[in-house]
Amino acid sequence: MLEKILETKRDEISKLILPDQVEVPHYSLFEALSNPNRSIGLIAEVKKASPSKGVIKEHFDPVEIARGYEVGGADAISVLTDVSYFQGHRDYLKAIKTTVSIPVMRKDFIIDKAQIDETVRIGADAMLLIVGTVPISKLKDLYDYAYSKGLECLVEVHAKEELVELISEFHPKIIGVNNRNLKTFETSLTQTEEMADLIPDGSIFISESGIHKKEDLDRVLRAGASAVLVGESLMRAETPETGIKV
Ligand code: IGP
Repeated sequence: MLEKILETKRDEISKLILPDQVEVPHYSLFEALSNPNRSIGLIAEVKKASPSKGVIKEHFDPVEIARGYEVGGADAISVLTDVSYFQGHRDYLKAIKTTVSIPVMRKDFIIDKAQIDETVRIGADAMLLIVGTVPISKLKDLYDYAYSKGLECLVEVHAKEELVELISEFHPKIIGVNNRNLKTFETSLTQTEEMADLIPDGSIFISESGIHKKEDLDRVLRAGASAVLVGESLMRAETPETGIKV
């Protein structure tokens, strides 16, 4: 699946037309997740559909959902912008950025500097980089390029070997462990538990995917995560606010 997505991305990049630059205030994801008064930080995700679950929410108003997340107390928002597999759109992020006053992260498969330029233009505060989508030296180049443009990066790993390889190259300020294997879509919170000890001191440690109930939250918190990234279970809640309260 991941290979197929990356193939689509390469095709999109070859046709990419950069949008106009939007002027919006910026908020730091790192700072938002470093709040000492919170037992655990929350990045709430705006996600209409996914390859593994199909359409998650039929009546989908991205701005309304993001507003609800902010009111509900989320520390930051993640927005899927991939069109082909997640039914997202870069315009959703742009619209959300003009509405909320918390950091907004672009969730996509970013493998080229042109996509970073695009991410800056739509006003994002942060973006995702996934270990395994490009060689680690290129990932570091993309990371440095993003930060040079004022964009923070959440660097995501799934397997322990990926984390080992990553930290032998550099220490990202924000590291996410995706509990879902992007090749098989299998989700297991043991990924978070097994990797906690390897997260460098000073990096924020985010547990991503497959977090549905209070016990899941307790489990990753116990493992040492300082924040969680939650999509599906919030999207399925009656309202975004009530989803967060659970
Ligand atoms: C959210 P969930 O299981 O709560 O809906 O997961 C988020 O972690 C997931 O959407 C995700 C993702 C990704 C999507 C994590 N890494 C990379 C696309 C690309």
